[in-house]
Amino acid sequence: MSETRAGFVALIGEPNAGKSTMLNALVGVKLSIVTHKVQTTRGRIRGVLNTEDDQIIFVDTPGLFAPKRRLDRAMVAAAWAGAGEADAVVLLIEAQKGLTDGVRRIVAQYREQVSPEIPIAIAVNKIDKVRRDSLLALTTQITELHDFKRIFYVSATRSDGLDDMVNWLRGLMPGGPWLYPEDQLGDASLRSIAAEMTREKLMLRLHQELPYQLTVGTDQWEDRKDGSARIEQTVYIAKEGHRPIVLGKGGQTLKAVGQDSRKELAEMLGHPVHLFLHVKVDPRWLDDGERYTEMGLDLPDS
Ligand SMILES: Nc1nc2c(ncn2[C@@H]2O[C@H](COP(=O)(O)OP(=O)(O)OP(=O)(O)O)[C@@H](O)[C@H]2O)c(=O)[nH]1
Ligand SMILES: [Mg+2]
Repeated sequence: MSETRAGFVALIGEPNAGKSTMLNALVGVKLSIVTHKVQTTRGRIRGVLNTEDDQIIFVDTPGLFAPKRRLDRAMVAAAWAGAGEADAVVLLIEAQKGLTDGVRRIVAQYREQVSPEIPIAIAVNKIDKVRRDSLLALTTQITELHDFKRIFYVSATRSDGLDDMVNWLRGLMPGGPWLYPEDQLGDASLRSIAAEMTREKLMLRLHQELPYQLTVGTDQWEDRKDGSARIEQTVYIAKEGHRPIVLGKGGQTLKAVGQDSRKELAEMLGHPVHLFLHVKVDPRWLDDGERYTEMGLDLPDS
């Protein structure tokens, strides 16, 4: 028997850097939702990549930013916890933005919070958006900022440069048996993937602060004899005044959200889905431990 290796790689970075896109590209299925808006991911999402004898469990994390609200603090804490528990870390930055103040703050905090024993690489993502020659100056700045073990130039949307990164990461994984069965791609439940799918569609159709003041829970999931699934979900909003916006004129917005989510879920599951969305005003949801648990987060003290 050949020697197997298995371990965790945390993907960290500013909101919108492309962490969830990268996780999905690495695993080859959509496990983590993606939008053009910041702070899409709220909890840690694990995705498994098996290559020959090695198993890498990639951990997508919420973006790192200066947290203000309680939920923000829980998200940022989850991201740092993801980095601290990993066998290796990849910091994603955006090629066209370079070393922003936010990235510099992350590196400074990283040095304080995470053991120097954990190898860290940097992945310059979205290289499809810039000219190759613009990367030279960025490379010099990166080298001056921190002693990253490696610099990778990637495009998560095009799966460019990911193989090189994976090959390097494989060598860093500790020897030992695989941690997940060969056919398991992640550890999120279907209920939670379905809730996230609906939240993605809400984020895409709602604007300003609203997407950040709502959450989605799956209440019921019934696999029916005819091969379809009946799924009931609740959209929790913080204020009564948000209800008409979430519903839209004549209920059109929520209806469209439901259609988008149902369509993608049915494609993913390979069978028909009947999706029912309810809207519930709960001004306390942002302080409700149960909602945090659904998101895979711990409720911060205050
Ligand atoms: N052009 C281009 N866009 C990308 C690339 N990778 C990600 N994006 C886009 O960047 C946006 C943010 O992607 P996400 O994967 O949601 O980013 P994230 O880092 O997970 O963001 P948070 O969850 O908010 O922290 C989306 O619109 C993606 O399509 C890339 O390689 N090239
Ligand atoms: Mg994300």
